[in-house]
Amino acid sequence: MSMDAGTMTMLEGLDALRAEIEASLREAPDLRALDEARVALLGRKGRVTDLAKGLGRLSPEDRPAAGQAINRLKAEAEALLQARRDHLAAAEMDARLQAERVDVTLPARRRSAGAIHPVSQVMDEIVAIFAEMGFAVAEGPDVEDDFHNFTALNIPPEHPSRQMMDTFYLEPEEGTVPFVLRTHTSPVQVRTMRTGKPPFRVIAPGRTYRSDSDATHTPMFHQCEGLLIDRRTHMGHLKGCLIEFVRAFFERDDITTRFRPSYFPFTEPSAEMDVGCRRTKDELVVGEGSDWLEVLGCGMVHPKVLKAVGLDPAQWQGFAFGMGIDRMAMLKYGIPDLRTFFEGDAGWLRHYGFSPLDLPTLFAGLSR
Ligand code: 2NL
Repeated sequence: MSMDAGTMTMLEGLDALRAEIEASLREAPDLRALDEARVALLGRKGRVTDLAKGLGRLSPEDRPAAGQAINRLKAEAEALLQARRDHLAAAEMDARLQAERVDVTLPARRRSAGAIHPVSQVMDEIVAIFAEMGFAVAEGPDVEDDFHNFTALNIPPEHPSRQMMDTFYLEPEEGTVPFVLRTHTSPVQVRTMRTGKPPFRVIAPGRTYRSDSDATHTPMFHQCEGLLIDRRTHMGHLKGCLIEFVRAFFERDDITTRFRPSYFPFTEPSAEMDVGCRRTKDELVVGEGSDWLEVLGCGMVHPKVLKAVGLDPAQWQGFAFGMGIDRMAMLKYGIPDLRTFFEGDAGWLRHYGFSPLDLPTLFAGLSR
């Protein structure tokens, strides 16, 4: 096939333009630049269109082949354009997904600045356990009179715990018996029994005070006492209740326990409850092992105490118990030094404290 010179020139221009199109489309850095390139090549005044306008100057026999060559170029340019458009759109979407990425596992709220003190946490845990067993929470004043703190509890005037050494006495009014800072939370239960009607099932958590300060005693400390009074209550109820309590509190059903005979003026018989433990080189494992750890004192409420609060011991009996909350917190959460509890050290609290959003419940696990 022979071509005239005009056709030859046009086809050479076409080859050059193809190379130029390939380069310019391949290198377009973004969708805007790509669109500008499209207009410059394929638009009404674009380079390919210009080329097509030259068809009229060719000989009639060359025109169809040249026209087809231009159409092929157009189709190739459209295909390149679409490929580049797809690539740039995908890259743009990737960049947006990276930039707008959200970590859905982050908490909805920031960690709060404060933390729940281990004493408050343990108090809430103990309350949750006994509440589940049907105990109500009772409260009373920190400043008590002699009757509620001592006399009603069968603690005679000459009893050592009454002495100046142990009790904080308030400045007495002329010729009156001085008030005291309560030395235990028992007076709360004395008030409950005097003002309410049996049966009773209460716990009394709160602050208590004794004039004692060394490595294992602070002048203010926390106690939780419990009291159950009914018509046929016996030592078996006491044991069942307290074994269930330590299982829930130390969060292990296989915890070993033992009851040892003891003495308190306000219970008869009296006992101390131990849980099994093992002391390793730098750790205390609670719940198993050949050693024992005392966790609480307990007993059957003394008939004299029942009489003092106006209950007939022939009709009503019950058990009572008491435990130190600070000590329970040390045992459960491995806090080695009691005195650090009351230093108000923010770093200590961040370390040993609990989230205010995680309330202790038996079904969610007391502590997480
Ligand atoms: C302990 C021992 C105990 C009680 C507290 C109590 C209360 C009333 C009547 C009888 Cl109203 N008893 N409380 C009984 C036995 C032991 O506490 O070691 N506390 C830290």
